[in-house]
Amino acid sequence: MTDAVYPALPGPAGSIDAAEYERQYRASIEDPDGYWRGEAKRLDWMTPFETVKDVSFAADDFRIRWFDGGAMNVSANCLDRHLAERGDSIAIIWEGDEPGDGARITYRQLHEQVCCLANVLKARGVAKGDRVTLYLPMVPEAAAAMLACTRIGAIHSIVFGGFSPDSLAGRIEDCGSKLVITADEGCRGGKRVPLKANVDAALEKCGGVETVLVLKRTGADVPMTEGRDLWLDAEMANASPECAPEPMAAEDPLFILYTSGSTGKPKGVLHTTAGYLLWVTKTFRDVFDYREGEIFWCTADIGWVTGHSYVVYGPLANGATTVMFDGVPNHPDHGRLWETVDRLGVNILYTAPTAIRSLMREGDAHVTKYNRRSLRLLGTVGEPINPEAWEWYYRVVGDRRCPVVDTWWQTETGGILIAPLPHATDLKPGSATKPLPGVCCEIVDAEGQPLDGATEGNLCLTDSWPGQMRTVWGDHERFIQTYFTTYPGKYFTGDGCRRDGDGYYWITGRVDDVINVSGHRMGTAEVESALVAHAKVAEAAVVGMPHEVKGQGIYAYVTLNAGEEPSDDLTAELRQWVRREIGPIASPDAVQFAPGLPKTRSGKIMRRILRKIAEGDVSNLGDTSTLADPGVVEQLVAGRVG
Ligand code: 6R9
Repeated sequence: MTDAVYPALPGPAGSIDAAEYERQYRASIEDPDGYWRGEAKRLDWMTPFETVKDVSFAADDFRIRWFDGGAMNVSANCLDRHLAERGDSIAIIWEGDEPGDGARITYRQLHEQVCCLANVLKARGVAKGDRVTLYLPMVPEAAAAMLACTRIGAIHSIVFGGFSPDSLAGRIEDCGSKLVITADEGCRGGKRVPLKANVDAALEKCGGVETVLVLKRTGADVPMTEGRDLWLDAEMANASPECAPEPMAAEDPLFILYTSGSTGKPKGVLHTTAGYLLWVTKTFRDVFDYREGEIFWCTADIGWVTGHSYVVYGPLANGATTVMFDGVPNHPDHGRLWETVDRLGVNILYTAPTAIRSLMREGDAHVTKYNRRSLRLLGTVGEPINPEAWEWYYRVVGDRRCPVVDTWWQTETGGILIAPLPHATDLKPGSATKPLPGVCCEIVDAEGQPLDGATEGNLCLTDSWPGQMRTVWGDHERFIQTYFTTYPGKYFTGDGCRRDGDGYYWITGRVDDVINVSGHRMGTAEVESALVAHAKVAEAAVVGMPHEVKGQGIYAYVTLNAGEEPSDDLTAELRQWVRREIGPIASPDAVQFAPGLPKTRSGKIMRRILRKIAEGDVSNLGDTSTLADPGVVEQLVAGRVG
């Protein structure tokens, strides 16, 4: 079968066409210094940089530095520089959990909020380089808090509001935050989320936090700890709206964002100032072909990297109007996204395949009830999109008028790396298409040998781009170990990938022990350690399984302690336990009680076999002769859940 192709539609004046894409791509490879020197003009610099790029991925001579000598401030680029021209334009449209519950904030108003909040932080002793943890709903104050940190050079670490007190405590402790900003409660899909109570519980487990600023979101009565907790609005009301932006060196840290890997606890991915901001500024402009005055809606939460880069920094650096959505796509009903698109006049919508699949199941009528005439472009991110979902998005949501940009990237990459440019690239449903200018992709085999032409293997990046992460917070060795040693001298993405005869890239999913549940990354090791922390569990192994809506689901094999009996109640208890330990997104979809796990004689669990059983593909389990007890495999196959 040949893949469907949708030829790129010509764009308005100023959009990048195929020839311009080719020209830029070539320039970025042949003369990276010249290319990025030009691109860097997109930003306002306080001090011009001296060197463009200083990079080596070699283990003994490792460095990633961009724009050395330069200085700038991220909040000044996102706010101050727009004031003269578009101070009264809308920066953020806030859309609450209930349709129509919301607000509009101009650039000028946001600037004032950010300055006040920055002064509140300063008054509580937060200085350049200090870490601040944000645990907030999707409200404009969350964007203001991010920008307030950047204004004074504090490093923010946002923790998704769905994470448990334990997960929050781990992240606060790891980066040594001295201040936390939260809200009394969040609202999601008509339910309340006890954010402040979770912070209180987290702070019982970790030290170092001197101040908790609490935003009034629902008005719930929450206990305040004297001397530590302060109401954010009261503090801001007393603060000065003037705060000069701190000049930050290009390589000064901007934010930390924790993400799951294949081993150990989540890693604090560190992004720095100028390179990150330039990458998200350029990719936002080019991939979405953004035009002044348009309304852009990325449905991601700011607790994930997509929210950082394409709800806040990319749009605001471009002077765009960005929608912050504090709800969910199925509340109050399955037409919520389209009702909101019509009511707000959204031009560009950027969401996840899991949301598309879940809405597709509910039937077209929820979509066609609304006219969606304002939509011009559709985007997806977070996991591979199956061609059926892509076609539905294109045909039903976009009425075959709107290009669909499937964007591949990672927390580590800062912004989009592989994606079509909407008026330059012919589209193929299911393919993220081609690398953006400045992105050097290579597909390698298991030994790291580069593979040419149409091929399939592991996706690496052979050179740096400005938005690349710079280190793992507090553990530079782990950074190098994780990304640059599997294939020495190359950044290994952890993704498998096929390249077709037209040079299009098709991401096939993770090849490591990371599973992608509804576009959220989970390390199997994290779920396993949560399970074994339960008093009745002796051992656990977790793998991904195919899931119609979530993309991947979590399948847990659990061995109980002697004397414990499997039961439906215990399954429910373990699922609840993981919810509490990590958060709802980590709760296993299937729990199989197993008398034993398949291990080699040296004691290694053979995950390959567990994956196959979870997938229901038991006809060909491969070689099981090296197992210490080949008999366990039959028992596992017989006990499969699903
Ligand atoms: C931005 C984000 C990264 C992992 C990545 C890959 C998967 C993201 C994708 C995609 C296929 C796409 N992924 N976008 N796979 N097509 N368009 O999601 O970051 O949470 O760090 O996840 O997500 O497996 O390695 P993050």
